[in-house]
Amino acid sequence: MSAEPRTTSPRHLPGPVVLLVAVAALVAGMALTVGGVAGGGFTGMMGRGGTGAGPMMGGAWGRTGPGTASEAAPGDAGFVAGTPSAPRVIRVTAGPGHAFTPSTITVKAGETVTFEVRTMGLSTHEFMVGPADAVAGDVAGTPEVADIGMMQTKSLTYTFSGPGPFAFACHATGHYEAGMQGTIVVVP
Ligand SMILES: [Cu+2]
Repeated sequence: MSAEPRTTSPRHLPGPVVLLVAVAALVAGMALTVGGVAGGGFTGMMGRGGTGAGPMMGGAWGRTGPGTASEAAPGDAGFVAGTPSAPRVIRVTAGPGHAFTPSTITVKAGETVTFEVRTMGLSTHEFMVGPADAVAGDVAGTPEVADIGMMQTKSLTYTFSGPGPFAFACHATGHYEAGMQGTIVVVP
Protein backbone atom coordinates (compact mmCIF):
# COMPACT_ATOMS: atom_id res chain seq x y z
CA MET A 1 0.00 0.00 0.00
CA SER A 2 2.72 2.44 0.84
CA ALA A 3 4.10 2.46 -2.69
CA GLU A 4 0.84 3.36 -4.39
CA PRO A 5 0.57 7.09 -3.58
CA ARG A 6 3.95 7.72 -5.18
CA THR A 7 2.43 7.28 -8.60
CA THR A 8 1.36 10.71 -9.67
CA SER A 9 -0.62 9.51 -12.64
CA PRO A 10 -4.25 10.54 -12.35
CA ARG A 11 -5.32 7.34 -13.97
CA HIS A 12 -5.32 4.28 -11.80
CA LEU A 13 -3.06 1.98 -13.67
CA PRO A 14 -2.31 -1.26 -11.92
CA GLY A 15 1.28 -1.51 -10.75
CA PRO A 16 2.34 -4.19 -13.23
CA VAL A 17 1.18 -2.07 -16.16
CA VAL A 18 3.14 0.93 -14.98
CA LEU A 19 6.16 -1.28 -14.62
CA LEU A 20 5.71 -2.69 -18.10
CA VAL A 21 5.46 0.76 -19.60
CA ALA A 22 8.57 1.83 -17.76
CA VAL A 23 10.48 -1.19 -18.98
CA ALA A 24 9.29 -0.69 -22.52
CA ALA A 25 10.39 2.92 -22.44
CA LEU A 26 13.75 1.90 -21.08
CA VAL A 27 14.25 -0.70 -23.77
CA ALA A 28 13.21 1.72 -26.47
CA GLY A 29 15.61 4.29 -25.11
CA MET A 30 18.43 1.83 -25.07
CA ALA A 31 17.75 0.68 -28.58
CA LEU A 32 17.93 4.24 -29.80
CA THR A 33 21.09 4.98 -27.92
CA VAL A 34 22.94 1.86 -28.90
CA GLY A 35 22.13 2.06 -32.43
CA GLY A 36 20.45 3.89 -35.01
CA VAL A 37 22.02 0.83 -36.49
CA ALA A 38 18.86 -1.00 -35.66
CA GLY A 39 17.16 1.40 -38.01
CA GLY A 40 14.75 3.28 -35.84
CA GLY A 41 14.34 5.76 -38.64
CA PHE A 42 15.06 9.42 -38.76
CA THR A 43 12.13 10.65 -36.81
CA GLY A 44 12.67 8.40 -33.87
CA MET A 45 16.32 9.09 -33.59
CA MET A 46 16.22 12.78 -34.01
CA GLY A 47 14.20 13.17 -30.88
CA ARG A 48 16.98 11.92 -28.70
CA GLY A 49 19.88 11.90 -31.06
CA GLY A 50 21.63 14.85 -29.54
CA THR A 51 23.13 13.00 -26.65
CA GLY A 52 26.85 12.71 -26.62
CA ALA A 53 27.38 13.38 -30.25
CA GLY A 54 29.56 16.02 -31.73
CA PRO A 55 28.39 19.47 -32.64
CA MET A 56 28.11 18.42 -36.24
CA MET A 57 24.99 16.47 -35.75
CA GLY A 58 23.44 18.71 -33.17
CA GLY A 59 22.48 21.41 -35.56
CA ALA A 60 21.99 19.54 -38.73
CA TRP A 61 19.90 16.74 -37.32
CA GLY A 62 18.02 18.76 -34.81
CA ARG A 63 15.62 20.06 -37.39
CA THR A 64 12.63 17.91 -36.88
CA GLY A 65 9.04 18.17 -37.57
CA PRO A 66 6.65 17.15 -40.27
CA GLY A 67 6.78 20.22 -42.48
CA THR A 68 10.50 20.05 -43.00
CA ALA A 69 11.27 20.51 -46.63
CA SER A 70 13.18 17.28 -46.82
CA GLU A 71 10.09 15.28 -45.98
CA ALA A 72 8.34 16.25 -49.19
CA ALA A 73 9.60 15.06 -52.55
CA PRO A 74 8.67 16.58 -55.89
CA GLY A 75 5.03 15.84 -56.51
CA ASP A 76 4.19 15.64 -52.81
CA ALA A 77 1.96 18.17 -51.15
CA GLY A 78 4.08 20.80 -49.49
CA PHE A 79 7.07 20.28 -51.74
CA VAL A 80 9.27 23.33 -52.11
CA ALA A 81 12.12 23.14 -54.58
CA GLY A 82 15.51 24.09 -53.22
CA THR A 83 17.27 27.19 -54.46
CA PRO A 84 20.89 28.32 -54.11
CA SER A 85 19.90 30.64 -51.27
CA ALA A 86 17.56 28.11 -49.65
CA PRO A 87 18.60 24.60 -50.62
CA ARG A 88 16.25 21.74 -49.91
CA VAL A 89 17.71 19.52 -47.22
CA ILE A 90 17.77 15.81 -47.87
CA ARG A 91 19.08 13.49 -45.19
CA VAL A 92 20.96 10.43 -46.28
CA THR A 93 22.20 7.65 -44.07
CA ALA A 94 25.43 5.91 -45.05
CA GLY A 95 25.60 2.38 -43.74
CA PRO A 96 25.40 0.19 -41.85
CA GLY A 97 26.94 -2.00 -44.48
CA HIS A 98 27.56 -0.75 -47.99
CA ALA A 99 24.32 1.02 -48.59
CA PHE A 100 22.74 4.44 -48.61
CA THR A 101 19.26 5.11 -47.30
CA PRO A 102 17.43 6.24 -49.29
CA SER A 103 19.12 4.77 -52.34
CA THR A 104 16.90 6.63 -54.78
CA ILE A 105 16.36 10.37 -54.43
CA THR A 106 14.02 12.46 -56.53
CA VAL A 107 14.85 16.06 -57.31
CA LYS A 108 13.25 18.71 -59.43
CA ALA A 109 15.24 19.78 -62.46
CA GLY A 110 17.49 22.67 -61.61
CA GLU A 111 16.96 22.58 -57.88
CA THR A 112 19.66 23.00 -55.28
CA VAL A 113 19.88 20.36 -52.60
CA THR A 114 21.93 20.12 -49.44
CA PHE A 115 22.62 16.50 -48.62
CA GLU A 116 23.16 15.85 -44.95
CA VAL A 117 24.96 12.56 -44.88
CA ARG A 118 25.24 10.66 -41.66
CA THR A 119 27.17 7.50 -41.08
CA MET A 120 25.64 4.65 -39.15
CA GLY A 121 27.84 1.76 -38.19
CA LEU A 122 31.56 1.39 -37.83
CA SER A 123 32.76 2.09 -41.35
CA THR A 124 33.83 5.52 -42.53
CA HIS A 125 32.08 6.59 -45.71
CA GLU A 126 32.22 9.19 -48.45
CA PHE A 127 29.45 10.85 -50.39
CA MET A 128 29.95 11.93 -53.98
CA VAL A 129 27.22 13.37 -56.13
CA GLY A 130 27.13 14.61 -59.70
CA PRO A 131 26.85 13.40 -63.29
CA ALA A 132 26.40 9.64 -63.22
CA ASP A 133 29.45 8.84 -65.33
CA ALA A 134 31.72 11.04 -63.23
CA VAL A 135 30.37 9.48 -60.04
CA ALA A 136 30.78 5.97 -61.41
CA GLY A 137 34.35 6.70 -62.43
CA ASP A 138 35.29 8.57 -59.23
CA VAL A 139 36.44 11.40 -61.45
CA ALA A 140 38.54 14.03 -59.71
CA GLY A 141 36.67 17.25 -59.15
CA THR A 142 33.28 15.62 -58.69
CA PRO A 143 31.66 17.12 -55.58
CA GLU A 144 32.33 14.96 -52.56
CA VAL A 145 32.55 14.90 -48.79
CA ALA A 146 34.89 12.29 -47.35
CA ASP A 147 35.82 10.74 -44.03
CA ILE A 148 32.35 10.66 -42.57
CA GLY A 149 32.95 8.62 -39.44
CA MET A 150 30.47 6.81 -37.27
CA MET A 151 27.59 9.03 -36.20
CA GLN A 152 29.13 12.01 -37.96
CA THR A 153 27.17 14.15 -40.37
CA LYS A 154 28.67 16.10 -43.25
CA SER A 155 26.86 18.29 -45.72
CA LEU A 156 27.23 18.80 -49.43
CA THR A 157 25.22 21.22 -51.53
CA TYR A 158 24.67 20.52 -55.18
CA THR A 159 22.61 22.06 -57.97
CA PHE A 160 21.10 19.63 -60.47
CA SER A 161 21.49 21.52 -63.70
CA GLY A 162 20.66 19.82 -66.95
CA PRO A 163 18.88 16.57 -67.68
CA GLY A 164 21.31 14.23 -65.96
CA PRO A 165 21.58 11.38 -65.37
CA PHE A 166 22.93 12.04 -61.90
CA ALA A 167 24.01 9.64 -59.21
CA PHE A 168 25.67 9.45 -55.84
CA ALA A 169 28.16 6.99 -54.42
CA CYS A 170 30.71 6.16 -51.77
CA HIS A 171 34.21 5.60 -53.04
CA ALA A 172 35.82 4.50 -49.80
CA THR A 173 37.92 1.50 -50.77
CA GLY A 174 35.73 -1.32 -51.98
CA HIS A 175 32.45 0.31 -51.07
CA TYR A 176 31.28 1.32 -54.53
CA GLU A 177 32.10 -2.13 -55.82
CA ALA A 178 30.07 -3.58 -52.96
CA GLY A 179 27.08 -1.61 -54.17
CA MET A 180 27.31 1.63 -52.23
CA GLN A 181 25.68 3.86 -54.78
CA GLY A 182 22.40 5.57 -55.37
CA THR A 183 20.26 7.00 -58.09
CA ILE A 184 19.01 10.54 -58.58
CA VAL A 185 15.73 10.81 -60.42
CA VAL A 186 15.20 14.22 -62.02
CA VAL A 187 11.64 15.30 -62.65
CA PRO A 188 10.69 18.35 -64.73
CU1 LIG B 1 31.08 3.73 -47.88
